[in-house]
Amino acid sequence: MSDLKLVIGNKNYSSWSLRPWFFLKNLGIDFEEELVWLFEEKKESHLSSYFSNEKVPVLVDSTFALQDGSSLQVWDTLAIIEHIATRFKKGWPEDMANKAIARAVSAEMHSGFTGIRNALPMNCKKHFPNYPIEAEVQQDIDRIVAVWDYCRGTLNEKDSFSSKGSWLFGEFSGADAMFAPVVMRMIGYDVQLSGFASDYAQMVLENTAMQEWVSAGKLETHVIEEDEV
Ligand SMILES: N[C@@H](CCC(=O)N[C@@H](CS)C(=O)NCC(=O)O)C(=O)O
Repeated sequence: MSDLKLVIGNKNYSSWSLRPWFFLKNLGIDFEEELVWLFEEKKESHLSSYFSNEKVPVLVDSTFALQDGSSLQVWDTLAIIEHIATRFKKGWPEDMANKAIARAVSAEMHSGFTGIRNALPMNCKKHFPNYPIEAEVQQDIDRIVAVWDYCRGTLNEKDSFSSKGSWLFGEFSGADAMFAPVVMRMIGYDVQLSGFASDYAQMVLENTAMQEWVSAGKLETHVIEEDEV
């Protein structure tokens, strides 16, 4: 039994849940998962047993007991990633400057890109060939591609990231976890990519953890109407 439990939503739809799940899996950290079917009758009562804002993901870390005897709960994706990285001393680039940039691009993902997030909801089951991409969404896509190129290209020369791996900062980091659902959106809605962005998206899609998540998502039968386009 693991001392970590990650409470997540439907794998087909829950992009926020995918991020810490993908992070833990790619760091090889053992955890249990509890799946809550989002927007269904029992969801509220179920999630109210956690001190979250009734949203997923929530991480329960039973190595830390609070004053009332309950286990530490961490809600909100970025806070979960930070907690895991702090506790296990891995998950961000080692170099301080690279770590700062990895955090900056992760924070930008966390607080922005509403165009792509609203218009192209993650749906692991679906593929939409030639899906029409609106200008506002294209702006987000262009910025995301620029961010990826910046992480890989600009910094790459300085640190030879390519010798460390194919992730945004060479080795896998929280930045890759934060962008993982974006890759699923780009692939699902047939966004045309080239250069590093195209190779990166393919690598994320083929990642063992991503394949495990997508396979489970495809088996789900629950439908969230508002996430269907
Ligand atoms: N900023 C939060 C967002 C969490 C979030 O919006 N989660 C969605 C699922 S992807 C959710 O729980 N939705 C259910 C609801 O809003 O009732 C985070 O980073 O964790």
